[in-house]
Amino acid sequence: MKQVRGLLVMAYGTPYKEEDIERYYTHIRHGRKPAQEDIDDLAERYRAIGGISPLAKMTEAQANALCARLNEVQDEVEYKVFIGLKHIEPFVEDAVAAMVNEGITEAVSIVLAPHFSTFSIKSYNGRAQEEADKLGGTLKITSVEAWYDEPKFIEYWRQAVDGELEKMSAEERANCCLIISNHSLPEKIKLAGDPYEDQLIETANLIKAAATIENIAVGWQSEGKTPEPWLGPDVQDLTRELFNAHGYKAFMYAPVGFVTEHLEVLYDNDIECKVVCDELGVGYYRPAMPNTHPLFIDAMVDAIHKKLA
Ligand code: FEC
Repeated sequence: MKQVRGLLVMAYGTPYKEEDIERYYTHIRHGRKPAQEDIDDLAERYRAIGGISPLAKMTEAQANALCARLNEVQDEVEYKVFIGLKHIEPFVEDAVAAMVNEGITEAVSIVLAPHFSTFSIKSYNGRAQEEADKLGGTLKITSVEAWYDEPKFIEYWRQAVDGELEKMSAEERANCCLIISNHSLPEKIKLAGDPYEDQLIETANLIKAAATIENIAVGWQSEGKTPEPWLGPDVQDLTRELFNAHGYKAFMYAPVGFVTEHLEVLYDNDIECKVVCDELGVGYYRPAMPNTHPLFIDAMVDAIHKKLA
């Protein structure tokens, strides 16, 4: 019988129903309940995208697709998938405990976010490791740290961008700008030498080298409601600046730090950025997110194999 290797797939998590919003947001705020006004505002954003986010279903679909593909491309071990979420159950710790309870002694972990930051990837992997240690140290976890430059990930976006260009009129295509973005984080991460910003720029450069589009800019989105400075420019401000400077006729948004259509894409791009484009009288375009596209799943398979090699 083949040895079972745990596949720990970690992701942000989302409220499963409207009543979950308060506890979910409180967890994001490290246990401090946000002001009622902020909770209402978040509930309103979920309503605007149809009530709940597709993130939960898609995380499950991505995790299952990744596990199935890992079992298809090798026959040394049998992968078994466990989902661990950052801000709602099943939490990262629940997934680690489930692996230990099943007697699994070896696991590989990957976060459904391509760029490394102390705020994101490091905190997911740190939580998993801490729980494994707490439960006796019988489970050894090998963690993928970042996969922002995986060739098949870049190829996914090249195809997605080129496909979107085909939907434009000839005038738009000749005067269009691609805005490549990630979730903003507090600027203080830079003081600690965090590679997050550089990794986004590198993803953008790799897409630029591969795609046929010439005008590419890098921006940040979805910044939190806290008083400290966050990484910028914000994608909405950037859209206005680029329009004023170059008179572009269309903007295409590739939020490459995310891998699914979810709140931050469906609201922050498809509603907020579109409002700006409508105001400026220019076209709004946003390619489909990777979801379970085979190129994307294979990019994660490659990242896992490289880490284990
Ligand atoms: O579809 C959904 O329901 C959930 C989508 C969702 C994803 C996501 C990804 C990331 N976040 C990251 C950092 C922060 C920081 C704060 C913060 C706040 C929120 C709030 C919601 C939310 N995030 Fe998120 N994030 C998603 C959703 N995030 C909702 C709370 C309301 C708001 O501020 O908009 C600020 C915390 C604070 O308030 O102090 C920091 C990072 C990622 C990408 C990596 C990853 O997926 O883990 C980084 C998806």
